[in-house]
This record gives sequence, structure tokens and C-alpha cells, in this order.
Amino acid sequence: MKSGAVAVLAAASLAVVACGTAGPERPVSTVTPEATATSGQVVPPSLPTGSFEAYLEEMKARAMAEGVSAEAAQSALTGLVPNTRVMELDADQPEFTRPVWVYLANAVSERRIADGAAMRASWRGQVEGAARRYGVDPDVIIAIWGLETDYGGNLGGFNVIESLATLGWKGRRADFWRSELIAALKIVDAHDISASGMMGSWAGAMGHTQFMPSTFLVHARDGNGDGKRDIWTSLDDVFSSTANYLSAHGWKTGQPWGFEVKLPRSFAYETADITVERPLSHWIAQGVTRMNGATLSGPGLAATDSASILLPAGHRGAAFIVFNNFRTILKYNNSTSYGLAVGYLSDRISGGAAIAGSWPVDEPVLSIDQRKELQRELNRLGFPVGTPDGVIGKRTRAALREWQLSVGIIPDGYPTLAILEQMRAS
Ligand SMILES: [Ca+2]
Repeated sequence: MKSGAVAVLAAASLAVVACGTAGPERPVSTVTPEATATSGQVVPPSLPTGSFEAYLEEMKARAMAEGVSAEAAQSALTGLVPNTRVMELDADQPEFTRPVWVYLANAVSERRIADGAAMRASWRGQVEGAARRYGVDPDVIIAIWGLETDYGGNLGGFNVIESLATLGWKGRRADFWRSELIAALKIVDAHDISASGMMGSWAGAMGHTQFMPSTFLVHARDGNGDGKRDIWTSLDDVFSSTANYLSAHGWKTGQPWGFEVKLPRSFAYETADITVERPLSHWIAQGVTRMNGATLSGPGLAATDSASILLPAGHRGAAFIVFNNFRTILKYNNSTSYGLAVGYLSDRISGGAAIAGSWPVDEPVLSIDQRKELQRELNRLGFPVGTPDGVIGKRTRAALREWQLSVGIIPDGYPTLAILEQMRAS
């Protein structure tokens, strides 16, 4: 995962293509796909007033009240000092997002596809065993591994106890970090890993597929039967834990995540949104087809299966149909870009075709300030979106579509500079 420019709130706060339902708590990972190409200024965190030592004592008491042994709480927390780099990273406010085609080109590069295929072959028995046990797709497990840590190449260089203790002291959303710190102490107390061996991202995501401690407690599995859940050094445990997470979040065995589609000329663009779910038969009746013109039906799919159409870069970009399993991938990281990257990488690893549609690469990406301006314009023009925050979520997309319909342009809900200029002039 990217560490430098990534703020944990970025996924929730930045997304041209995010679902708009993303909360700040990322259930598993802290990878932020819409993370910035250019990151904003690092605002120095304000110096905390309460003493770190007093806070650690408070956390020891809370941990013990929640059943952590005194020994584990003492040894993990005694002598810690706050990590200033973690505080800086938490304060880093990204300014621009990357367009989805740039994100996908990086996330699903030729190198990552080739590495994924090689890893898939090297660990075939283990990953297929885990996938079979939990009824999920082995290629998707490999793809999540590739997206999260580049197949274990970047597990993150932070001690998770230290990071979480720092963030819980004076980070934004201290309560969230404190709960994760207690969860981390429970993991240490269960002897799955030592406190010093608990390495991860600056924001506490751990191991090869970047589980947060609270996720680990519920979903990590001992794949190799040695009595420990070790997502740092045992790939059996990594694959089993990831497969179990997907299974627990509703993966439908044998069903595709989705695929690229061709839309008919007459397509009702206002229905292309993750929030609009229709049976597969509806999209077939609308004239949506596979890229080669064939029917959307296929192995693992029934006419009644619920599906959405996604246009991650608006009507000028590639279109996708996504099914239940795409929504399960979003439980890993609630960003449509991330979901597409995982699905697409899993396809490419197993020999699937490259995306055939084009992207509007000439389209400048709106800055946060421009997005806020666009939201102010929507409010001014009578399409209320609430307080402008620069987040193009569900409500902003819906209002934008209404405005697009009112002026007779394609209602794809995708904000562009041309749209902003048209609004300014109206
Ligand atoms: Ca194990």
C-alpha cells in the first residue's frame, strides 16, 4: 500500500468514484485508492495537552477491564512514546484525487498482473485450498493481496501498538483508534503475535492483507493449524483469513464480481450508479451487452440476480456491470475504484481481457476546492446537496444528475470542469 501520502480519511473524503456511503472506519484495510497524486500541505498536528503517560495508564486500565491480562497490557504499553510521523500522516490532507484510469493503471499494472500470476502459481495449493474451504474465488484473494501490500512486498514499517496509541492520544477520531488499540492488545494477549512483532501501516492495518485489529479478532483464521493466527508470516493464515472475511461478508460462490459492458445509445444514464440495483434481466432488457455484443447472462448468474451499472469516469469512460460479489469486495474497502481494481486484477491474473473502453484522459480532475464550488453552485441553482465538503457522494451525484437533466445533458452524475463552468455561467 501507499503509505506516504495516504490519509486514513482520504477514501471517505475524496472520491469522484467512491460509493458515497464510505464511513471513515475502514473495516479492513487502510489503502486509499483515491489517494492523492499530489498531496496537500502537511499541517503540523497541534501539540496534545494531556500527558501521553497518563493516557497510557488510562488505556492499560481500560484494556484490563476488557479482559486483557495485566502482563500483556503493561508490557505492550509501558515505555511507549508517541510517533510524530504517525501524527503528521494523520494530519495530511490530500488536495487532489487521481482519476480512476490513473488509479487503475497503477493498481493493475502489467508488472502487478505478472507478479500476481506468478504468485498464484507459486501458492496454488494454499490459495485454492483456502478458497475452496470458504467458497470464494482464489484469484480475488490474490488480487486483494496484490492491492493491499503488493503481495507482501510492503507490509508497512510501523509498530501497530505504537501507531494506534499515538492516534488514540490525539488523532482525529480518538475513540476509533482507542478501540483498535484495545483490540490489538487482545491479539497480543492471545499470543498470536508479540507486541513488537505487530507491524503494519501507520494507521494500524496489519499483515499481508491489512486487517485492522478489530477485524483480525473476528475474522482472522489459523490456516496452517499451528494454533496461531499469523497474517504476517504464514500465507496459509493470510489466505484463510482473507477468504473467511469475504465469505462472512456474503460472497456468492461461483458468481462473477462483474465485467465490462457496452451500453445502448438510448441508455438511461441516471440509472448508472452503485445505489441503483436492478435484476440482471432489467439490464438485458435495456440493451446492455457484453463488450462483444453477447448477452449478459453467463455462468453463475441468474436473471433475478441484482446488479448495478457503474460509470466510474462518467459517460465518456468505460462501463461495468457489478454483482453481489463486488459489494462484498467493497466491504474490504468501500471505494468503487478499489472494488474495480480488485475485480479487474483478479481477471487479468487469470488471463482475462484488458478493459476495452476508453477513458476521458483529456478531462482535468477537479480539485477539492472546485468540487466544493460545484456543490455551492448546485445549492445556488436549487439542487441542494447540504454543506459543501468536496465529497462527491450519493447526494451530490443525485443532485448533479437532476441538474444535468434540467439543462438537457447526459445525466451521468460525473463532475467535470465543463459542467462547473456551465454552472458558473447560468
Ligand atoms: Ca497459523
